[in-house]
Amino acid sequence: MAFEVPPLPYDYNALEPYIDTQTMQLHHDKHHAAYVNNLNTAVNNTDFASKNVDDILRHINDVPQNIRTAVQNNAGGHSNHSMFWAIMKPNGGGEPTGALASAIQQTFGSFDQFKAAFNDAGAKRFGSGWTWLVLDQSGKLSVISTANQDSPLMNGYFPVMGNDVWEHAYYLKYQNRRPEYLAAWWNVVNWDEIARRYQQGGGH
Ligand code: MN3
Repeated sequence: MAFEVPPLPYDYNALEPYIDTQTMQLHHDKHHAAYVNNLNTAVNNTDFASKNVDDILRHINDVPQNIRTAVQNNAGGHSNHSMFWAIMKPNGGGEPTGALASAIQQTFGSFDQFKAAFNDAGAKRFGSGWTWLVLDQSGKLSVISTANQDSPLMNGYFPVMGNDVWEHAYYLKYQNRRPEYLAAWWNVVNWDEIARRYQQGGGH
């Protein structure tokens, strides 16, 4: 069973005006599809073809050296984008509730301070990459950023939520104004799915 792009759980225009329709079409149907196609090519006729993409990333050093870079980039791209579509929704935004809200407050002081740290890590990521809220193995939250399509899973972190700061994620609408995109993105955040991921990653 080859890796596949999951269907978008809402229409291409559902995240307007914060993320434009054409960006969603290209991002999901072309960029994500390219990571999946390249991943399938890299792992063709290996045991990795039937593994879970997140498990591959957790054990990236088990991947043979001749395909490791291709797998790191494209399994990362597949995992990161699969998370990304699911943690957004139309009429999203607002603030988290419950255990996740308490943990954010305890870790960062307030929800606004968390948002500022997350946006700052995204704005300062040089070139292409992601900004993340992650859990470590002791259940502690932090904000990190990664380059390219590197997944937090490769470093023992569980990605609770992440925003894509590659230019392909925002350039058609926001051009060079990445901080403006980062600020607008909070209006489409799906806190129910992020709370589910927080539990899945061992948050309490
Ligand atoms: Mn992307």
